[in-house]
Amino acid sequence: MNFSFLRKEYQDNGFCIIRNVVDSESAKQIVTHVKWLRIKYPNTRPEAFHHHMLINEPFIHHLLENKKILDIVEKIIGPNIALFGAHYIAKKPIDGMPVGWHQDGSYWPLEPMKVVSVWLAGTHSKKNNGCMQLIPGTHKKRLYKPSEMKKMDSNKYVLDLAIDPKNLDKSKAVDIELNPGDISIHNPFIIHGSNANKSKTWRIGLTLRYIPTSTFVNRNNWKCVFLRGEINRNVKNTYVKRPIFKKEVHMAFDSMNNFKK
Ligand SMILES: O=C(O)CCC(=O)C(=O)O
Repeated sequence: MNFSFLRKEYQDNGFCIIRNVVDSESAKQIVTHVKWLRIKYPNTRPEAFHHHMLINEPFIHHLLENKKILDIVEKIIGPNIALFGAHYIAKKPIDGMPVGWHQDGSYWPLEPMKVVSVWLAGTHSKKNNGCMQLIPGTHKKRLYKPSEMKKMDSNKYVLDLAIDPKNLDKSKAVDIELNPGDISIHNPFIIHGSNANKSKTWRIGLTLRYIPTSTFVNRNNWKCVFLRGEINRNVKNTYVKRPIFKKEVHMAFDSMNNFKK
């Protein structure tokens, strides 16, 4: 794969789309994983399968070890790579929740704010089922502070704070339309959000947040995953161990044998 275009496009626009990064079987298993998590956490909405629910899952580690994704991430943040956030934002048919306009960096305790997000599609993610929308170039603006944002009803929106749409030129927003196995990557300063899913189909995406190992996650007891290059011993992040697959606790998947020791 030739990624020479990637850095320039990312620097200019604050995002890129890369097609067919994950094989179709793994993309299908993302959908199966969300269904499996719905049984495991029946009281959690599928937009809210957060980091702590995913970080010890062998299937998530299988995706994290995907070489193509790591090669793309390396082009943006360099060779020493860790993950600090994973989150399925899975929108049900008919009543999948919207995500208000925001910049990821407004929420994150990262020192410095060196990070790139990968949004990996498990299903089609299109305009009609509430795909992510981004406003190109807004990564060159400053971060909104949480105190400058509007409080949102967390029963109706995925995030509880959002930038007031009155302050944005939404006509410039682009739809990030993806097929299963495609990814988009975005900058922590870019303004983005998504509409509700009122269609008859699921919209399932896995967001993965990658930092260089020199970035400190300033939050107590936060667990990261070390993925490539070298750990920076001066930066006091905590890393989880690679999980061992146990059939009583984990979802079975194609490559689970790689997690048996
Ligand atoms: O999945 C969505 O609709 C929004 C995703 C998002 O806000 C993010 O990945 O930072």
